[in-house]
Amino acid sequence: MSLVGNSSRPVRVGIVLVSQRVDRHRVMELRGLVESLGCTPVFVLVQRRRGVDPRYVLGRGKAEELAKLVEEEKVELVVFGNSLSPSQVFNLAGVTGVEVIDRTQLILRLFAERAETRVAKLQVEYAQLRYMLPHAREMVRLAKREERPGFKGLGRYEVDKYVHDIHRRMVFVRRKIEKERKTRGSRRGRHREKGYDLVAVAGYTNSGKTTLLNTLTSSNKPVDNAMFTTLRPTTRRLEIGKRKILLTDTVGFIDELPPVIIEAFHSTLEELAIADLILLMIDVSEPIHEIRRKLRVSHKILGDTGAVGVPIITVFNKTDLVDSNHVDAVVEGVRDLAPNPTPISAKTGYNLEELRKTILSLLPQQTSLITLPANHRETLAILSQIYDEMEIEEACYTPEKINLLVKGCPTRVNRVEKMVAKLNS
Ligand SMILES: Nc1nc2c(ncn2[C@@H]2O[C@H](COP(=O)(O)OP(=O)(O)OP(=O)(O)O)[C@@H](O)[C@H]2O)c(=O)[nH]1
Ligand SMILES: [Mg+2]
Repeated sequence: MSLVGNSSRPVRVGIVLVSQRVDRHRVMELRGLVESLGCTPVFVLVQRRRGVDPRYVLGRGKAEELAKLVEEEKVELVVFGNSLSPSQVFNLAGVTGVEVIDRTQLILRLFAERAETRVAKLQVEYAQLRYMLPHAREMVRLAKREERPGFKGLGRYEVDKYVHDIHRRMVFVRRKIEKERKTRGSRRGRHREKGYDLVAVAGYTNSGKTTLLNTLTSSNKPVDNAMFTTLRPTTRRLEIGKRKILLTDTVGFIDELPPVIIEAFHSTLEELAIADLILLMIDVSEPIHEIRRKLRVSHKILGDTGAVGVPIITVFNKTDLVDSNHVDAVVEGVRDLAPNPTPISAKTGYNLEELRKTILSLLPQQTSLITLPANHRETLAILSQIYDEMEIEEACYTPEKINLLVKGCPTRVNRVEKMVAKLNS
């Protein structure tokens, strides 16, 4: 069954969570994911219990209650906030009579819906295969036993052939993703050599990353009040002062981003590890405990993707939605988790000048004393390049020499130093 349904009527979804304590944010996040797929959450069933039941995750009585709710509310799909094994999916589908999926599968389907480019589609396919592989044998065994919602179509495969096919396809897809990764890598290398600074916009999904990219670079990338609108990184040029920057928008973060997705989107998330600077976006209009949680999640994912030691600006976005007292309280309350805090509104443009200044102050800088012969025929050209690309801290002109103390992008400063050395040799 397609999650978005084949009629214009949205699919009706029941949400279930089994947890030791009632976890409101988790439920809200599940709702958000379901809504982002264009489905309608109809009910939320939460069971507080220690550990999960091996057969139904829920206790038996609760599973029967779930089945009743599904029938009464005409629900077509049940989403669990817990991870489900294939046999739990199978048992739950049996008792409810509808398809049952877990959070990872829900995120994978949302990604599949959103993937527009060839590479994003391949990455999603890889994540799906990677997710299926450890469960493949059990899924085939169950599919052969009985028809259940969500298990259709698997019965025709023989176990070994099915597993073998998944493997083969994974190798094929991985090779294609690797090829794209190499192309991106060499493109990035060329940009660096040309003296561009690489700045990446990261952060929780729906925090306003694309909106900021659009506002700063006068672009028009799709923005939506839904999760995971952006799956493919987009890069745009941006000039601040004399620095030439490539600003890249990345895929959003979420709590417990499934490892299969981190693995499949490695080449995309790599943009963060190689950046000179990361703008970590956070929605400041949320309650402070949510912001703390999202900052922790974001820092963990940044660490997992290898972006360690890259300077970070914590961009508190959406200030237009709250009063300034709330913004001040948040900035103060999460200071320990938020380097270089900068409140802005990507939508209205509030405080973007301050953000530009902070970006400028945190980009890698090199200072150098350059001495040019005053009367060489190439001096004027180099001088004009220096004035175009660097800040002049001090200048001293004599009839024989020009002494300049310059500051700028290390690649550009090094390039000019080499040109001047050649001139003076
Ligand atoms: N009020 C207000 N809304 C904003 C601001 N910035 C972004 N938004 C809204 O927040 C929603 C998400 O914005 P996006 O730019 O798509 O967020 P994103 O982080 O790129 O989201 P994903 O790509 O889904 O991870 C949209 O509805 C935007 O209009 C802001 O400064 N103020
Ligand atoms: Mg986006």
